[in-house]
Amino acid sequence: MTCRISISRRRFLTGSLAASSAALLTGCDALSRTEWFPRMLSSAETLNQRLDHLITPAHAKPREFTEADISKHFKSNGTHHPDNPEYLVLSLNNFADWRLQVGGLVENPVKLSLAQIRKLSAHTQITRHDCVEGWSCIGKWKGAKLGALMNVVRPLPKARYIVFHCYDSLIPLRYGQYYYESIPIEAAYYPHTILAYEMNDKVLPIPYGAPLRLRLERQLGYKMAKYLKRIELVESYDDIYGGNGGYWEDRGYAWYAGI
Ligand SMILES: Nc1nc2c(c(=O)[nH]1)N[C@H]1C(S)=C(S)[C@@H](COP(=O)(O)O)O[C@H]1N2
Ligand SMILES: [Mo]
Repeated sequence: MTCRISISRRRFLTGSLAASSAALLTGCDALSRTEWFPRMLSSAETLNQRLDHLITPAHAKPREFTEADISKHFKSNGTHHPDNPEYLVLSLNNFADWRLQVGGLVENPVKLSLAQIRKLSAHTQITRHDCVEGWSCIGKWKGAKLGALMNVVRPLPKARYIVFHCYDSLIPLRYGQYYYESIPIEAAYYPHTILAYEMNDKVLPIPYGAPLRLRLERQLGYKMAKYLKRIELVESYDDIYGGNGGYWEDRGYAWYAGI
């Protein structure tokens, strides 16, 4: 099966929201600079979030597919190869020196190598990735359960969100704004929320986020941060970059982004 355009339930429910998001991606970013447009997106989002929770709670299992359904070609989107010199050096050595820093509001901050992450309780799933741009691909993902990592770092009671900081940026790195995302802490404990290091039974390739990327199967593609560098537990994401909880969210996209 190759990737195909499909209308998800979410898009069916909030067609206008998705259409406006798609318009943003195709270059109508003048809209995102107006004051009313991002606000309109977030009010539609609140409604969408409520509808989503009524129909399928976020912790429900994502739909799973078979090996035969796996897309022959999985689209790589956004960054395909970070041009960050620090990342390039790490990649030349097959990420042997890469460490995932996990800190913020935790009892036990850690720096973990890939070998250590591979020892955490793992989960494998064949799922469909839906991008807000309107394409979908099916892939097989294996990774450490984010909940298992949380059990290692032990979040403090004040921690409400998990922020993912990445090596890449979609604007020149000199502006100092890297790709980032955030999720509610509860989402870490769904068994299908994983830090993937394998895709289709192979070591995760660079175009798909090597050495480690988030898979959050009930959410749109942009939530699934690739090229992870650091994970931070916070009480609020108000003070991080634009204060909306993600690179695309700072440009008008919905934070929850459920499908
Ligand atoms: N670090 C980082 N993560 C990212 C992006 C990106 O550009 N940089 N793009 C997002 C978007 S919009 C999508 S659809 C998916 C694409 O994942 P893929 O390249 O594996 O298809 O990654 C998401 N995570
Ligand atoms: Mo996307």
